[in-house]
Amino acid sequence: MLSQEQKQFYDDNGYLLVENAVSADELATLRGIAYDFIEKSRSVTESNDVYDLDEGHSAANPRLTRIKLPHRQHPYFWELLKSSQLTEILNDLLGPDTMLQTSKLNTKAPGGGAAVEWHQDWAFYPHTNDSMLAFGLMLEDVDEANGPLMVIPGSHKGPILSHMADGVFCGAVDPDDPAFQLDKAVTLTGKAGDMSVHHARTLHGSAPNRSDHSRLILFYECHAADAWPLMGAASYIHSLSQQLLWQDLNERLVTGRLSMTPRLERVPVTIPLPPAPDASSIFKSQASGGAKSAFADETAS
Ligand SMILES: O=C(O)CCC(=O)C(=O)O
Repeated sequence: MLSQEQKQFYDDNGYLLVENAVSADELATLRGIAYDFIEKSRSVTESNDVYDLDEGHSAANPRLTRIKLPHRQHPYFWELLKSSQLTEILNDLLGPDTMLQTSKLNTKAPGGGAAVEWHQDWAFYPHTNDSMLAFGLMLEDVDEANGPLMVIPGSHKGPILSHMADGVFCGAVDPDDPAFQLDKAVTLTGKAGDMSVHHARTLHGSAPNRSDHSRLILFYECHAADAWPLMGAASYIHSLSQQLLWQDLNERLVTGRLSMTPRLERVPVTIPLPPAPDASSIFKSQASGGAKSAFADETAS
């Protein structure tokens, strides 16, 4: 449960670091499952519904950018969100009725694991209101060298910057955009078991992993049940029939009840279209959409 001070900090800054968000047992279980998935990726030769492969991936040296939708790959990832301290934090920040929008386990490999260029999650999936956030649960220690998440405090109260390049939605801001204030960035390092929280409108990004150890962060992106997607959301939603959509909504309810009355707020919205040639993940959108890199001068060790 968060203190009043922590809630105020999140409201003011658009991010929060929570120490020991999960117990030692929960952490051990999560890590066991995560490394099992990484082990199984040895036989995978191209990105698929489970794995997003990083450059240089091979059977001898598994290198992933991401395990996709972990809550669908293993029930424990869903159970943890439904009934743990994470659930309380979710209710503290979003109220009693909450849904999971999507999840991802970003497994930045040692020695250069892909950067995530600066962006606002909201640019990918605007909703009727911005009661939306992402948890970033650290499954390994996160330090300055292994590509920690960085955020711009207070940016959740500012504009949504352009995420376009060459006429397509590239999923990243231009590092030279005068409204992008990199000098204000805060780096979110922590111990395994700690968790970052960032608001959907908060500008964030992360450098390549220049260390010799993995950076495993399990992200849960959640929203209040009365925030309805205008566009984007988990892309699989758009291929569902009405019945499957209803089932999917119910399956993603974390706490409380679904809401059929969207809360409409005056929020800045730009529809993320046209798409990048490959929009199958943020990594692919940024690479194929021609995003300019804010980390171009960072070299892998
Ligand atoms: O893995 C990271 O450092 C950031 C991930 C992120 O922002 C995203 O996947 O949208």
